Amino acid sequence: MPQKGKPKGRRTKTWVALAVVVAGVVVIWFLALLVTGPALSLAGGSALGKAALDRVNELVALGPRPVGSEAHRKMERIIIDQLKAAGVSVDEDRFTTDTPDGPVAMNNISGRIPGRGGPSARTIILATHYDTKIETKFQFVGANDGGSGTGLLLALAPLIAKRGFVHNVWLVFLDGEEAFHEWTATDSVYGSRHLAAQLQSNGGVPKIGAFILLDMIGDKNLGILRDSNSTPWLRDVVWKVAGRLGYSKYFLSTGTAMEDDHVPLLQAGVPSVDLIDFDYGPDQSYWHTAKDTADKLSAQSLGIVGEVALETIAELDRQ
Ligand code: 1BN
Ligand code: ZN
Repeated sequence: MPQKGKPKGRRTKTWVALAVVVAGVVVIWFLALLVTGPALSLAGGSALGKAALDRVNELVALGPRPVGSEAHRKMERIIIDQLKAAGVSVDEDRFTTDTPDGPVAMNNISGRIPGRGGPSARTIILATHYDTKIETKFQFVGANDGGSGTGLLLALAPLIAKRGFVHNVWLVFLDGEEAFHEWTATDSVYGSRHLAAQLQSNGGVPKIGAFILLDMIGDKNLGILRDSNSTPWLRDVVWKVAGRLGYSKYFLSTGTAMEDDHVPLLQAGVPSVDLIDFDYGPDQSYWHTAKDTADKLSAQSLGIVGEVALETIAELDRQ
């Protein structure tokens, strides 16, 4: 039977032309990747972000988690169990500290992931606080403030453990960031003041290459402010990485001087940066209120900050 349509020779030519076009597109795409860097991603690390949001939901389901509460104890267990399940070794640093309400027991939890750099390699700390602010007048579950950084660090743990950076990485869950009453130098950042004092007393400060703080990083409307207290060169590395990933619009060019868990580390001489979105709801109306709930967060925001954190460690590995 004679075939209908184009003769065989012309069909072959069409296929060859198509193959040349596809190969050309692939080559152009590859060259574009070489020029723009390997990780031009606009997806917001979607699997990472979803995993982080799942963990935030799990924490928020415990209810308010202020220092000393039963929910706080349950959360400590969750953090430790999830780090161990990710193959990460865990250090608990329990301490008792003076507060306006008298001595209070706290616990800084560290997941420690050795790098490929050997004994002389320095350590990058990714940190967050996991306590929520004490509130008696309303239900404060701190989905963003306390929950978001904790959820993201837990989601990052298996990725960092598998990836094998040159630097050692510590995932540090700081206790007692929130003031018991009014935020002052002595009533706030208990966990990070303790960590800084420990590093100073055991000679650990020079071994820390960078301290990267994640606080309130889950807002659907993400805008990480450019904190002027942070170490300029480290902040520049983070902002450069964010730009390379296509996330410049989420990493703002303006910001104020933030008081947060990075300040004691800065004072101890550790290069430190605070990644914080301090514009939460209309007129900041979700911050430290009953409105700080998980519906205000997005997996995309968590994924973006997680990707930037991972790529910042990779960038520090290359320096
Ligand atoms: C961040 C989240 N902070 C407290 N909860 C730190 C802070 C303290 C931010 C005072 C602004 C003012
Ligand atoms: Zn707070």
